[in-house]
This record gives sequence, C-alpha cells and structure tokens, in this order.
Amino acid sequence: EQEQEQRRRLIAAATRFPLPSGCRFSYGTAGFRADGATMAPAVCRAGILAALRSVKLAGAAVGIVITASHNPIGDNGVKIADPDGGMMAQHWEPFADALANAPDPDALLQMVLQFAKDEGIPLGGEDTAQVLLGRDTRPTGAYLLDAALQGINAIVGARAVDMGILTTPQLHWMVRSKNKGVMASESYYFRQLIGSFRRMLELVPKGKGGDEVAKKLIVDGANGIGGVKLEQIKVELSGIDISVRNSGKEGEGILNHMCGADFVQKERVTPHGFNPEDVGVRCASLDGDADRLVYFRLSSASDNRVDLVDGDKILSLFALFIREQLDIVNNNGGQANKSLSARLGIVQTAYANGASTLFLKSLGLEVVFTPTGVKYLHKRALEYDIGIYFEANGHGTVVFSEDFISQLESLSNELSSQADIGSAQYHAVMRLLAASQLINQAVGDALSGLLLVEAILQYKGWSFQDWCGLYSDLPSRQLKVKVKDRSVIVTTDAETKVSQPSSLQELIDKETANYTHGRCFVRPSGTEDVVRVYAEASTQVEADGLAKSVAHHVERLLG
Ligand code: G16
Repeated sequence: EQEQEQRRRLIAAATRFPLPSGCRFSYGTAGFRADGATMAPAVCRAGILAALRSVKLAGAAVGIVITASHNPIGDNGVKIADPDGGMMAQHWEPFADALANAPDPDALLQMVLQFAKDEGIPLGGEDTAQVLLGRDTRPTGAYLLDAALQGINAIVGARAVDMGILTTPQLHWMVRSKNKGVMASESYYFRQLIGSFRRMLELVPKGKGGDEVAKKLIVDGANGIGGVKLEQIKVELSGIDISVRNSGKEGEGILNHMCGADFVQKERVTPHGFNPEDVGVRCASLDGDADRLVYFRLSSASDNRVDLVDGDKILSLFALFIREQLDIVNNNGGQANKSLSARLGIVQTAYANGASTLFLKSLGLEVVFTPTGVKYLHKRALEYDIGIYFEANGHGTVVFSEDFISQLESLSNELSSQADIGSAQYHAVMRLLAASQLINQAVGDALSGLLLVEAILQYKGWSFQDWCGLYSDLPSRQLKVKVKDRSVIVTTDAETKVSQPSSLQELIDKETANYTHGRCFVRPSGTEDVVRVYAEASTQVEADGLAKSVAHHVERLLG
C-alpha cells in the first residue's frame, strides 16, 4: 500500500509540473538556474532529490535554497545543501541532472525507483526525511517554494520546514546547526554573529583600533536580502557604525541592478545609491543572496571609479591575521604542550589575481587551485586544519577542523587554569576561537565575513588604504561571450587550459605570448549561458586587448 502511495505521489508531482519540450536543465556551478518563470519543474524535482538525499542519510536534515544569487531579478534557481551545510555531494549531480530532465511522469517514477534501489534508499517509511527551505527576495520565490514543497511531499515520510526569506548562508548554517543539535533559528544565527563579533572587539589590543580606525561603514545591500538582515542587526553591533544603501526597501532599486558585489567587482565603478559625499569612506558590497562580499572606496568626486578590495584581498587579510595569531601562540609558548600544530592552506581559483597568489606565496603559505565553484573550494579547504578559501568575486570563508578547535579549547582551558589570561598567548587563542565562531563554517557568508573583516581592521589598526595597499592587483579584464553551445568547451588544470576544442588553446597561447605578464583562460559559465574570458597583463590596455582578442577567437570558433 505504501508502495502504491509512493508511486501515486511521484506521478502527481511530476504531472503538476511538466517539463516543457526543448527545456534542458543542468546542475551547474551552483545548482539549477534559469528564467524564474521556467524553473518550477526543476525546483519540484530538486525537492524530490533533497528528500531522497535526506532518506539516504538516515533522516539528517538537508537544505534547499531558492535563489539565483548574483543573477538578474528575473532569473531564479535552486541549490541543495548537504547535512554538514556544504553543497550537495557532487556524485549525486548526474542523478540531479537526469531527474530534472526526465521527459514525463512515468520516466521520472522509474528513474526514482531505480535510483532508490541502486543507492539502497528505503522508500515508504514514516518520518524518514527532513528538508529545510529558504528563499531570497525574488518575485518568483513564493511560487517556486510551492513547487519545492510539492516535490518534497512526493516522497512518503518526508517533512518540509519553511525557514522563510533568508540569505543563502543563513540556510546553510541552519542545516548544519540542526544536524549538530544546535537551535537552527535565525535568532540563534544572529546571536552567534553578534556575540563572537563582540568578543573579537574585546580582544583588540589597547591603543590599537580605538579611534584610529574609522568606524563608519557603508554597505551596498544589492537590494537583496543581505541588506534587510543587516538592517535588522546593526543596532546590536556596537563598535561599528553601519549604514545600508540599496537595502531592498521599496523604491531603492532593483535586485543586483547597477549594484551589488558582482557589479562592483566586474565593473569597478560606484554602485547605484552612492554619491560624491561618500569619497574616502570604507564601503562593502553584498550580492543578492549575501554569499559574496567585496569592499571598495570611491576614489574621487570627479569620476565613478572605485578602489576595489576583492575576495583575494579579503583572503589575504584573513590569512595574515590567522598566521599572526598562530605565531603569537607558538612563539610565546615555547613548550610543546603550549603550542598549536596547524596545517594552514589557501585555496584559490584561476580568477585569483596573479599578484594575490604571489603575495600569499611570499608569506610562505601553501596555495592550491580548484575549478570555479564554492563546492570545489570548500571541499579542498576541509583538507587543512585551517583552510581559507576565496574566489576573487567575493565568495569564501575560513574552515577550522574539529581537531584544531579541540586544540584551541584545551589550550585556552590550560592557560586560564594557570591564570595566564592576561598573556598575549591566551588572547591569540581566544581570537582564533572567536573567529571560528564568527565566520560561517558551512559556506561563504557575506555578513559574517564583513564582521570578521571589521574586527581584523580594528585589531590591526588598519585603514582601508593600509589594507588595499597590501599588494597592487595586476590589471585584469573579464568578458562574456554568447555562443551557440557553451558545453563544447572543455577545460583542464583547474580551468586554466582548454582541452576541447584544442585549436582554441593554441590560439589563446599565441595571443598571450604577445603580452608582458599576460595570462588568459576561457571557461563555460555554470550559472549563465555564456563563455567567460579572463585576461591579465601588465597594463589595463593590454589586459583589455588580450581579453578582446581571445573573446574574438571564441566567437569565431563557436559561433
Ligand atoms: C556561483 C557560485 C560561485 C561562482 C559563481 C560564478 O555564485 O556559487 O562559486 O564563482 O556562481 O560561476 P560561473 O562563472 O560558473 O557562472 P553565485 O553568487 O551566483 O551563487
């Protein structure tokens, strides 16, 4: 009987959201994305998938976020979070693709039954799955939430919990918390952010920070959910004076349009809502679902260019801070039982500015590369005791291994029992502990990243200029090329080389050789229907020239 009920529900859900002919979904860099109005079949099926994933993992909570992040307001998308709060395990992506593209209800039913059999997923039980859902502020969000709920409910025994309108990282945090037995509520998330930020500020050495570091910060909320949440908590963030622009309030503007982290990082100009009075003030920009963060400063009142601090420089600031705390602990301690052993690793992608990689390596840090996509970087970062990863576009976080956190806890206990709580060593341990609580362990989170940046600037007594001047970015240019079928481009070596079509790589090499410090690569986007071209060279004119000539080859070869 349960089996019949299971079949009936799957057929009903698939019938309710039929796949239009000619429609093809692909689980890309960050899940399925397309025009929001066309997304319901994929979102419903993502609901089925998430519920199956939860059943497979013995009922652990799994997450669904309905968002198209930095993309235009008309787009929407869906991504699935695994029980640890990270992205869904990649070996389920082929099934995700197949399910999303199942041509009719019957094919979908057979596919699910076969997959369940192959994977040993017991269907038909009671209370076998739970899925937490969140969505951003897009107008198609409510409609797609309903599609996701119907997908989840198509699996017998699955329970859906709508967590409301959230930033993407909040939902990832909630999934992780739920499975760790911590309260998975927004108020708990805020309490953790506010509490650990306060502790970080209490640990700023006297004489540093203080009044030397400007407390004023203007945040561009991209007219998305991040600005809304920041408005909610900013009064409780003593120690900084935040004003939010593009906060998403009625009349302030359109989501991600002429504003937000992607716009500022790519265009390097002032976002909408800023004016000459803001020249010199430290500013930050979030994207539509607040999982990206970049900083900037208006250079002058006479034009709209900005000095940009991108993900690479945020990463560099975090790396310097963490390394410094480790050095304080280990140099002061001397005795083996009072030191910390930590493998610190940095993860970047091909988009990382070459100057940032040189800077990090000059500090003696280990730097590794992965393809684009948080799902790759995060996984690689988990291989270290402390893994710091960032994409240049502002996606990133710092992950601490459980073993390292235990080391910190036992060292802090030991030092406090020996009344060493005034020591520099104890303070450094406490700073690392507070940072590990502040920065989101599940995924890159613009709000927690912003608070960690602010706390570190105060700790170091640094101005925006001090930070920006860590190294000079090599001039770079990113272009998008529309082609007939972007999937014909296949890349290798963490996307630095094209393997198919092979003639394309030869052309890129030939062009690059014409430029001093030239570097260039192309890759198909996993979130938009375009091929991306990235070029770096010793002057802006050269970087532009290199990007343009390679874009031209892509256009010519792929139509
Ligand atoms: C997503 C991913 C990022 C990736 C970006 C662009 O960001 O989470 O890791 O860098 O897409 O990817 P692509 O170049 O493949 O289009 P977001 O902010 O849109 O979720």
